[in-house]
Amino acid sequence: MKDITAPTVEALRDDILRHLTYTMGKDADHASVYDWRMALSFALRDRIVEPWFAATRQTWDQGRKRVYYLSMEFLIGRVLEDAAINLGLRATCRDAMTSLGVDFRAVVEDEPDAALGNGGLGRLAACYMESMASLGCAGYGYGIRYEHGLFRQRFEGGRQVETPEDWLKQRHPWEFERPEAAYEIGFKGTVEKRDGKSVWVPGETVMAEAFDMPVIGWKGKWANTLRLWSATPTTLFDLARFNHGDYAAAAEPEALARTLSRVLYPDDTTYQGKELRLKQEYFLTAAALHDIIRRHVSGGYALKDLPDHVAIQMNDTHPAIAGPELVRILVDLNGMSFEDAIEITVKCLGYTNHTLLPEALERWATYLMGSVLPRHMQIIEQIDAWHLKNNPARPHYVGVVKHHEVRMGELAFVTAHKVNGVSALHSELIKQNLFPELDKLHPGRIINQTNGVTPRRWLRMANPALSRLITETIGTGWEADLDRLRDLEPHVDDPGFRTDFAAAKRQNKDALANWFLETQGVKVDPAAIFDVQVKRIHEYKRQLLNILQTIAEWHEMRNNPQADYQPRVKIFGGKAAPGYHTAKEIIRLINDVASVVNADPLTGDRLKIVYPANYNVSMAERLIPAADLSEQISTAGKEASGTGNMKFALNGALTIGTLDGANVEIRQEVGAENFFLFGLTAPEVMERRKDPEHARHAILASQPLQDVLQMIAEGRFSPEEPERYHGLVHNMWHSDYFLVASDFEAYRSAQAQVDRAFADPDRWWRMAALNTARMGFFSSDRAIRGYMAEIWETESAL
Ligand code: 26Q
Repeated sequence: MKDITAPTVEALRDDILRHLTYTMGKDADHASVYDWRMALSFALRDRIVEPWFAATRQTWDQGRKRVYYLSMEFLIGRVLEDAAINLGLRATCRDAMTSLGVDFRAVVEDEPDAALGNGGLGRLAACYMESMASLGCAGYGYGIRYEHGLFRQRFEGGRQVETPEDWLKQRHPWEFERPEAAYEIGFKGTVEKRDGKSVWVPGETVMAEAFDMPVIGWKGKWANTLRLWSATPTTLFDLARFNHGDYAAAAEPEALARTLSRVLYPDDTTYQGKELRLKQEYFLTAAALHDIIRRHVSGGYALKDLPDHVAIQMNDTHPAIAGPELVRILVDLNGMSFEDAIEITVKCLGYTNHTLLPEALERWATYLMGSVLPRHMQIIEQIDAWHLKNNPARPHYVGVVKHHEVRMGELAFVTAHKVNGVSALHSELIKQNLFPELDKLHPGRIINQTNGVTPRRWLRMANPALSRLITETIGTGWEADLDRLRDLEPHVDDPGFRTDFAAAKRQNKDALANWFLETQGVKVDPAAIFDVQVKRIHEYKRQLLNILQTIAEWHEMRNNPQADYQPRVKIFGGKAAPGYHTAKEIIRLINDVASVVNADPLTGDRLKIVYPANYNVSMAERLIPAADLSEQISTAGKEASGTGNMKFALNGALTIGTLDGANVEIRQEVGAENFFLFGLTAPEVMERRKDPEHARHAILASQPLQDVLQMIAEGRFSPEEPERYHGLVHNMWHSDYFLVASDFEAYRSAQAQVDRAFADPDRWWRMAALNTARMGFFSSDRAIRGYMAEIWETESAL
């Protein structure tokens, strides 16, 4: 194969200029940053196409099994720099742009994030797509091409205000429209019996049209496809109505279709039984399955052999209608028996669970399911009956359909051959608390695949300073073999290495401090501890615990100004679901506290609070490499895994955290002595809740906490409206479901340990470097290898 991935600077420069001229129709003198970004993107894209074709061809030729990753969310972020990194062309791109008099960073940062996801689940899907491509795992991602991704967040008077996100306003150079890959998707209507067969006659239809994004793997050796579906009307106009002059009504089918893929639902925990959401879920799933079956059949294979060629992974229950839909395709459309169809379905499907929170488990009212998907409702009942017949020991209260609801978790469980949790603790809790009866009926079906993150984006791309040091110290190749970071271990005792490690961190902190000054108008001391909590705002994640401790620290500094404090910058980031009242109150409280604390001359540079609005993937890439301390402080038993926790530790931040999710495994890997552990364990949490007065008892046992709650209640942070946080404080005393009060003192003393460790640079940088050195396990490559071996039964093509 000719060398397409290593052009000279001059060759790339020519490509860029050619695209600027002939694709963008601009000359260099009048080109904007946008024009340059498009020209560079197209020049890079050209270099992805050949490996992309080659991978597809090889998969066909070898009759390879393909993996299909079905997800309602792909939180991709920016594409350009990631593509450049994986093609090995970042430096070439930079030099080519420089030679054209253009600032490469400015071009990279001009790209809007593709924010087609809420948080962890969507970002995980993006990391897994990248790892599949890097490992040569033949696969497709299937998702929805939302016109508007996750809303943009602004603060007004400290309050979150949402505005629509508009990533497709500009040209999206990484997608290829595929008008030929389009399927008609039905909803509603009736089920008729014809010659003893069930025939679904939908009452509404839309077209699913494919848009493909290539996903290029490390070193450009393999590429897969992320296929996103966009809804378009089956008929543009109701011609009869149009001809009658009823123009508005004539456009109804179009309006209906366009709403389907218009916007991502911004809830990430509380599920609401909205009809449009159910339609979106079916839209994605049906389009994907039709595409999968078409590809299988056009390869000349029989439907009964589907499991030899197809593995379908359901990212949570959102695409769990895949089971019934596959049965419907096999039975109704291809004349297979139900028994054969369900057997094939179970062999093809895998289900990843991401949550134990009861309020997040999807349940659809049977009347809604029966109205939107009448044939599927019948098949769901049939699957439930089939499962009971094969498992007569099933307790009466267990089942897919109960109390006029379809339980999507149970549906996904019984239609999948493997069910996996996303951390060791979480997978245990799935067995013990979420599906104990189904686990007994199907021993071995529930397995664990601890999450991982891609080191290409989250270390190599986001942290050039540390990446350079790593390569200088242990050589190249760690990006694709992250366990090699262990080779750093002997160097942590070398003071020179520790100094270099600290210098890399300092470089990132300096850059972040400048960014804070420019964009937030806050001046921070880059020598301070950068203490970061970035993630969706949720009560269980306990941003409240963090800000209460911050107030306590501030109070302490004011009362005892002479004492020796480690300066801190408390950094927050994250969005609240628009309808989540308490989460929005917490945001406002953080911003109110920031206003007061940041203006306090008594504490000055020793304590600052920064909460930049609109946390997203590209902001994470800025914050994480600059963090000293990573806040992973959820109530034990609530965070399924976390993946931010992995990104921070990989980048040499120390974790202050509870024994929750993957924190447990991170602590095991990096060593207990290099992790600031605090708080109740999951069993202790359950025990503690049995005391109805746990909150009051905990508050009365902590004078600092009482002081903090009193300051808030007196309006110290909201002088123009002293009663603003009465509800929040009242809830702390009388409910405190997430045990903020019970963990407060333990958290405070863990923070004091952080101060002491940071005061001893030799110790701190040794600990930090050991974190980086021991995080190899959390590469998404390891995770994907696990899925390939234990769920998908497929091998690398490389
Ligand atoms: C469901 C129905 C209707 C509307 C929205 C939803 C919905 C959307 C998104 C429900 C849940 C989500 C996202 C969940 C999520 O991000 N979970 C996180 O998944 C990560 C990857 O496994 C874990 O690391 C986190 O612990 C988990 O919280």
